[in-house]
Amino acid sequence: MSGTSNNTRLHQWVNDWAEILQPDSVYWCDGSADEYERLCQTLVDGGTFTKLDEAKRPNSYWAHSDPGDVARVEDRTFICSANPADAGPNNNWRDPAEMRVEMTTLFTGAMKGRTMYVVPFSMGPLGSPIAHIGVQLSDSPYVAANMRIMTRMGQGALDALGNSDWVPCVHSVGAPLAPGDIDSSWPCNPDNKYIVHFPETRDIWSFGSGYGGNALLGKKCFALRIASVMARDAGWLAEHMLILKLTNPAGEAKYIAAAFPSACGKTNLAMLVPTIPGWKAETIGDDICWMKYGADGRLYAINPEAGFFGVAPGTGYDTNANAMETLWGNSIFTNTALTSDGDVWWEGMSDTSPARATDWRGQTWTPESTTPAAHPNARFTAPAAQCPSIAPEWEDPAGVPISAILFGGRRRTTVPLVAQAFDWEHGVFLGSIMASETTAAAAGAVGQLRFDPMAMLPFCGYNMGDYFAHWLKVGASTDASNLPKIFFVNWFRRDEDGRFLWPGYGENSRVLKWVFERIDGSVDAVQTPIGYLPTAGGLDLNGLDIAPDDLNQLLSVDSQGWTAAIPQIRGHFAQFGAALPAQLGTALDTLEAGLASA
Ligand code: SAT
Ligand code: MN
Repeated sequence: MSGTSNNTRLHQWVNDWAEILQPDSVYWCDGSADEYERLCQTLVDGGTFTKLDEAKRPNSYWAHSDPGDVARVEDRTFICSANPADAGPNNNWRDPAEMRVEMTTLFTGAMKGRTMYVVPFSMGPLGSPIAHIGVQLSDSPYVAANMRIMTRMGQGALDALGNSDWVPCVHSVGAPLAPGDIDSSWPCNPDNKYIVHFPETRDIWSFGSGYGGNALLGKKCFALRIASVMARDAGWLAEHMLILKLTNPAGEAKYIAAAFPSACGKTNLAMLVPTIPGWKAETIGDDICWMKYGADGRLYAINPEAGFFGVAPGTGYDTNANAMETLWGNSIFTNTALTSDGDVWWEGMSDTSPARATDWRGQTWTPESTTPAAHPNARFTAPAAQCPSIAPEWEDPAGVPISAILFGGRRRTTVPLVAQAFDWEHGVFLGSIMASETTAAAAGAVGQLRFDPMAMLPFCGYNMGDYFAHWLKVGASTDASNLPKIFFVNWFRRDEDGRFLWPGYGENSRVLKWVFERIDGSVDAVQTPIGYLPTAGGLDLNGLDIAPDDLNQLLSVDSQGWTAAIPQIRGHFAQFGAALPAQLGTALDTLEAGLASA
C-alpha cells in the first residue's frame, strides 16, 4: 500500500517534477511500520544501513556518510528572495529566476536509476492549528526513513492536508545512475551542493547532500527558514529553541523555551535531570519551537518535530541519561562507530571504549587510533515518544504557554551564568547581540566566536534587521504582563587554563530554579547595566561544591569584557543598515553609558 490523496494540485506537482527528475519509479509514502521496515531493508541491501544486534538495540541501524557530506553547508545555503535586501547580510542571496534555471538543469535527470519517494509530512501534531504540512520529493530512502522518525509522515499528513496548500520540498542527492552503475552506499554530490529557499513562493530545493538539515527538509529549511518568513507575515515566531516543562516542589509547572546554536547542548537541557531536590524537568522539544498567540494573549508553543536528531558524541549516562534511554531501539545512528558486537559507540558514550570498532569512515578503529571513532557531528535519529522525560502534553495541538525564553551561547569569557532582561525590548536586544563559538554542526572552522542572534544566524529566512523588528512587534502586540520573561545564560564560561567554571548539565537546574522564581517575582535580583543578576545567595547552591572565586566570575559583570565588545556589537549592528530597529541602537548606547558609569 502507498499513500493516497485527492489533492489534484499535489498530483500535478508530483507529475511535473517526475518529468524533470526522471526517476525509474515514484513511491508515495504512507508512513506505516511495514513501509518503514521495507525502506530499512532497501537501505541494508544497498549497503547504507547496517542492522544493529536485535537483542542489543532492536529495529535500529547504523549508517556512515561520504566524508564530504557530514554537516550543514552554510556557504551553499541560499535565500532567493525577489529583492536581495530581503535576504539581508545574514544570508547568501541569489536571484530566484536565475537559481531556478541553474537548478532545473541540475535536477534534470537527477533521479535516473532511482526511486522518487513522495514524503508527505506534518510539522506539528496532526491537525494542530499551529502545525503546517509539507511534501518532500526525495531520491533517498535514508531521508524517507529519517523523515518518518522526525515528522508525522505519511497518510495522516495527506489527510490533514486535504485540498489545501503545502510547502513543496524537492530533494535529490544529485547522483543519477546509468544502467549497470553500482550505487555508492552514501550517494551524494559533495562538490556541488545547493540548499535553496524561495521565501516568496515558500518552496525549498536541495541538491547534492544526503545529510541532516541539508536533506531532511522539514527541519531547518522548512521549520526555521521558510517558517520564519511565514511567521513574520502572520505575527508568530518560528525559533531555534528547545521547550521544557519545569515543575517546582509545590507542583506548579512553567514552560520555558531556550535558544542555543547547533551542538551547544539543547538536547541535554531539554532532557535535564535536576540535581536540586523536589524539582522536575520534562521535555516538549529539543530543537525547534513555533509560538503563536492564544486567545488569552499568551504565546503558546509547539514542537513541530516528532523525533530528535541529536549530536551523539558527548551523550552518555552521565551527561544525558534520558537521551541514552530514548535510544534503546527504533533509532538510526549516522557517523557514529559500529562495535564488533553489533552496537554503536561514540566518544563520551561510556568511560571505556570498545577494544575494536568500525569508525565513522568504515575503517578499523582501536583505542590506540589517533582519530575519533565517531565524527564530531555524528547524530542519532530517535522517536521523541520514547524519551522517558517526555511531557504528557508534548503533542497537545494547542501548544503550551511559554513563561520564559532563554538565549544562550558558548562563551568562554565575558558573559555571566545568567542575567534577566529588564523587559521584552531589552530581551530582544540581548538576543540580537548573542555570540557563540562555532561547532561541528556546520562545515568549516570550529571554536570561532561569531554573532549568532537568537541562535538563528544560519536559520533566519530573511533579513535579520527585519527579524529583530518582528520580535519587537510581536512583543508589542499583547499586554506586557502576558509576555515571557527573557534571560541570557552561559554554561560555557572558562578560566585562563580552559577549565569550565560551571559544572553544567543537571546542575543547570539551579539556574532554571532562579528563572522560575524570577517569573514569580519571589526572588530578588541586582540591577546591572547588562540586566538583572542573582543576588549573593540568590542562586540555590545547596550541595554544590564550587569555589567562591569561580562563582564570583560567573555572577559578576565583566565591565572590561563588555566594554571591549561594544565596538564589535556596533559593527554587527551596522551591517543591517536601515533595517536595524532604532530601539536596538538605543539599547546599545544605554549599555555603553551604563558600563562607563558603573
Ligand atoms: O541542521 S542539522 O539538523 O543537520 C543539525 C543542526 O545544525 O542542528
Ligand atoms: Mn538545531
